[in-house]
Amino acid sequence: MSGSAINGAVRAPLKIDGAELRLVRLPLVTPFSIATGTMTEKLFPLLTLKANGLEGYAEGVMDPLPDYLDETVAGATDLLRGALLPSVIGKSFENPHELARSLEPWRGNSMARATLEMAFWDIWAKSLDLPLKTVLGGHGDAVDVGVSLGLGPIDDTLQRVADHLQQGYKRIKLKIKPGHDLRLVEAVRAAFPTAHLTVDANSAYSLADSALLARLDAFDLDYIEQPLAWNDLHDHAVLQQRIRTPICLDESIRSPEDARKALQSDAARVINIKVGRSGGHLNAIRIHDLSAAFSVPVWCGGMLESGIGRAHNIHLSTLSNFSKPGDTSSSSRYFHRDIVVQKLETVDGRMPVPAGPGIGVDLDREFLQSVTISHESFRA
Ligand code: OSB
Ligand code: MG
Repeated sequence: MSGSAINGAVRAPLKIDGAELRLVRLPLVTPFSIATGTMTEKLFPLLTLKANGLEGYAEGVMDPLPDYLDETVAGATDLLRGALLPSVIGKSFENPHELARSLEPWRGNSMARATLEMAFWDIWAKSLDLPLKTVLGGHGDAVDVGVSLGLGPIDDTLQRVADHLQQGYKRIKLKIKPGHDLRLVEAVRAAFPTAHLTVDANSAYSLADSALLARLDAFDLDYIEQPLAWNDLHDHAVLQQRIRTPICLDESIRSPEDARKALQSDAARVINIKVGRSGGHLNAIRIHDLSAAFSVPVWCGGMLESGIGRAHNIHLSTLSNFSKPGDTSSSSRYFHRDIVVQKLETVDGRMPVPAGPGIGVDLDREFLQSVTISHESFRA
């Protein structure tokens, strides 16, 4: 049987009849440095998926080079072009579960598959005339957010912390790396005794650094994010036995199976969910639900996304176990001008959820054109 009954009306399935894949380049307002390197611009694939006269949007969160995880912009666009888009174009799907089934033959590449899966959620929500948050199972009109501050001199970091607390951000995350850790955290904690502080090492340490990491226990951090290897679970479980600060995993969680193993082995007492690195919203929801079953709080991470990825993150953050502030802060902190019409700006550390069907933001087509470096179209 084709078509589904909703409110008594029979809905046509969504037939994907085309797609557009762009490579977009946005300069960053300020360079962003983490343990693995410095970014001065955001280069990302932007996907438009078309079905039943509707358009759905998503962006890929992979970097040009495999320095955060192992996917790359070139690899992901090649895979979208050669395998993922051909798996769905010309086909009909009732809902995101059906679409996900078409992608099952393909292994790994959770960022590339998320790009496609998320664009379909946007179309599906629009076809139901509902905001994305509602079909994901969330609710509320705004979400709590903090900021992630890149590596920088201590004096400068103290000023940036003060500025962002002043703006109402609910948590400050400091990037750390060997040689730029204890003194920084000590100085920030001394200046801001009651702030919610966290650190993110982006895999810069090993178990040999356990004693140094244990010294961070003195600074009452909400958690330490991804201290050890990007593809490790075991050593994080060992480290958690040696330190009191809760470990939060980011890079290590790319699927619900990763989350299950981390939760069962006590390798993560907090999880940073990034929908764009987890294969899409279905997996993000599964990771969210599994974490709740283990009484482990989650929060929504970011990858310096444009307004498209940012809007997806905000909608996802409305689910109930997103009980810690996310990284989806004001777009103007990253970009002079964004590719969406709506302004995604926080008010007192709260990010409003874009209203309207789907992700609730529209492309600023003229500006998008000016920052597009390549463009290809696909048809059924
Ligand atoms: O580890 O969370 C991370 C940015 C790029 C790559 C990895 C990370 C980050 C951030 C910033 O911490 C998140 C954001 O502000 O979007
Ligand atoms: Mg991180």
